[in-house]
Amino acid sequence: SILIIGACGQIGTELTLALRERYGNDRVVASDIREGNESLMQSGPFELLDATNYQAVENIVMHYEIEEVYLMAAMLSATAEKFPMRAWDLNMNSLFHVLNLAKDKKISKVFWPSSIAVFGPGTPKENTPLHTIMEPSTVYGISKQSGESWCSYYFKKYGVDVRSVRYPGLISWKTLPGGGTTDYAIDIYHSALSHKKYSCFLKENTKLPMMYMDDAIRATIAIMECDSDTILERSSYNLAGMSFTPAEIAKSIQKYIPSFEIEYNPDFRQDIADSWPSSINDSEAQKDWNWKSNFNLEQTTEEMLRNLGK
Ligand code: VAH
Repeated sequence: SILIIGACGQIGTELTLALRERYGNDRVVASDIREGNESLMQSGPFELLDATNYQAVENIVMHYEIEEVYLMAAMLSATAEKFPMRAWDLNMNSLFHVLNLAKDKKISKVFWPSSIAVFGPGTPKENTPLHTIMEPSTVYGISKQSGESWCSYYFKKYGVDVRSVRYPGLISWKTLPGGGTTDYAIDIYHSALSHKKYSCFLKENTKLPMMYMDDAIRATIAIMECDSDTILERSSYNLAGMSFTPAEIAKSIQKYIPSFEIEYNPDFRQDIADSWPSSINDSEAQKDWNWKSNFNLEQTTEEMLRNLGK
């Protein structure tokens, strides 16, 4: 069976539903510190779980005979700046628990999400390569860069089959976002539909790497299903979807809601966004496991407004 830790988060919710669809509801155990939405809670087994509690994680792994773990629990960039030590505790100790279960052969495969947040102010901004200067300047980015090094170490030293991708900012409609800097790109659709206006917490020309959730879920399943020896990068793979600015997403919304207005009131999250790249090179993922993204900004806006407007 498969265990998803952090199953009620933005990615976890959609990943749980997709994996249950693909492998069968009862083979996918969802767990989180709090209960999730109805479709998640109704569709298969759920366990309340504190991901920082090793014994609690191990109990669930043994009870359900878990073979694979997707560790989706983490404190994201904006919230992590407010609670650095809690973010480090959650993001790192949950990873150590899962890597050690794999080292002790209690599970056989691990998925662990990294992020473009591993890159910092000194990183080349455009077409950012997988191997380059990182130097993250956020608590979240530091935890993700360190996590990548631990994943690589556990693979080399103990043969742990842990696989990882660096998600860009993810855009989805099935859940509300939680504490990310890229969440403006989700909030804007909700606000456009309910108020026909949006006050953006980033400057209009802040270009960031983004991806529609369907692409992110497809990439996650693809990297987990391919043969272990095709995974040549055991730190994490760059993933590219699309890159756009708040001005460009606003313009794409105005095609559907002509009266939509945006204003810009940058806050502390501007510094976080300014430390990240504008676009990503994902040639290794394309070469090693045939990755290719599908959704562009136009299609994303159409999907978001259609589903949120229902
Ligand atoms: C965040 N959505 O904003 C996450 C992600 C690249 C951004 O890591 O923190």
